[in-house]
Amino acid sequence: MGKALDGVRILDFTHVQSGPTCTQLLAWFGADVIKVERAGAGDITREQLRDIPDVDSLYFTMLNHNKRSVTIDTKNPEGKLVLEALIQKCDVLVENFAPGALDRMGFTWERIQELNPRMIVASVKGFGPGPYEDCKVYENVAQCAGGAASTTGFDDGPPVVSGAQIGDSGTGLHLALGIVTALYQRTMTGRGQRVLAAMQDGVLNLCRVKLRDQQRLERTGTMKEYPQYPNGTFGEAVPRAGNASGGGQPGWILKCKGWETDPNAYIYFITQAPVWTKICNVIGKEEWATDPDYATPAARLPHLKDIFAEIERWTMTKTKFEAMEILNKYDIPCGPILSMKEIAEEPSLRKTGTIVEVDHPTRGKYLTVGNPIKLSDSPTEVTRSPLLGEHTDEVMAELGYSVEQISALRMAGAI
Ligand code: CAO
Repeated sequence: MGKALDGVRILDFTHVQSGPTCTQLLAWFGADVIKVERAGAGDITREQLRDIPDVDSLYFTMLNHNKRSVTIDTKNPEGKLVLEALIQKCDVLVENFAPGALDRMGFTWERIQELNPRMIVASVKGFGPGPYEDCKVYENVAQCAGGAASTTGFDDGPPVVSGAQIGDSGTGLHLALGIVTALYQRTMTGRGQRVLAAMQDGVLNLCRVKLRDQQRLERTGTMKEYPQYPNGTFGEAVPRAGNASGGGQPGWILKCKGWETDPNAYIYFITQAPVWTKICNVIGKEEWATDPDYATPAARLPHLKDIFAEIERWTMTKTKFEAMEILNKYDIPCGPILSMKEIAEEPSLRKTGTIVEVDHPTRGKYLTVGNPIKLSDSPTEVTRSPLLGEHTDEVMAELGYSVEQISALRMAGAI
């Protein structure tokens, strides 16, 4: 069966996490992704956070599945010629170098267009045009500059970054959408274009509810679903909301049986308005269903702390899974706090390909996250990440280089 992006060739100049997430997605959808790395070193993540000496790290392998690896020194004049040949052959160049690095290599947008006017050039940068456009950026910088950190954590603590890599993997997702959109537009215009996903913009896009709240706060001076209401105070900016839901249905994380020893014996509980009577019945507070202080969402807002404390008295008598089972019967929205260990061992995630076991020639078997986007006509098969330069000869031969030319270029340090 063919794949959605069969025939699309990606010149993958990405490294670390944000760019590689994007090109891995495109590879999973069937694009031929040719990752360009420096001979001898390669993507820096190959050697970062290693758990086995001299073996590509999980950091690298889990971001570079289904790709081919070629080594080219793009600052070497002969290496530049190889890169030019690749630009002429590929549809998309994806890069997440520090600002200006591609230009310094000699591959400006104008030069790339001369070589291939159909080429789409897609970039991740930390910031868009403006005061910080020249800055180098990593995940947590983007989380801080995109508004996520100031709105995450508890009111009495410092800003907190999230375990979800919304700056890197989140921006990679945004970039992938930009690329397929540009490919679609190219089918009509015949022209390539530049695609930019700035990490600050990507994080802010994912934090839009907090920009919503900033404006609500400025207009009304308060936000009743925040834990600061009714007894705390609000300042000028959206405060940290702990585990409040961020939506119109109040929620909180509550202890379950075993919380004293298990750091993940918790459940997220949402007091969704349509199931309020069922909640009251389940926790044994039937009178709250008709009590005017509790019967309506507006009446409940000043009592949320007490309400969650009462619900917690009930959840603490059940494991998170027992609570889930009971609550789901009544359509009460809730979710167990799952540890990474529980997720790794969850059979249903293995069955859907969301968690995949992959075999690697030097590492052996390991678990990875499969494609979270499932296309019915383009199923994803996750194949291992390439060794450094594993496909250099193969790709060079496809570009028309002879065995002798390849070995001369290798001797010259160009590949
Ligand atoms: N051949 C020759 N030179 C190469 C090459 C190759 N195959 N691949 C890369 N290089 C060179 C680049 O041209 C650059 O050289 P100059 O500095 O002389 O122009 C150099 O390698 C280093 O590139 P870099 O500045 O991108 O790398 P860094 O490790 O210093 O910075 C990072 C890393 C991530 C901070 C920076 O790339 C960046 O800000 N990227 C944009 C934002 C981003 O994607 N951040 C997410 C990273 S994941 O957390």
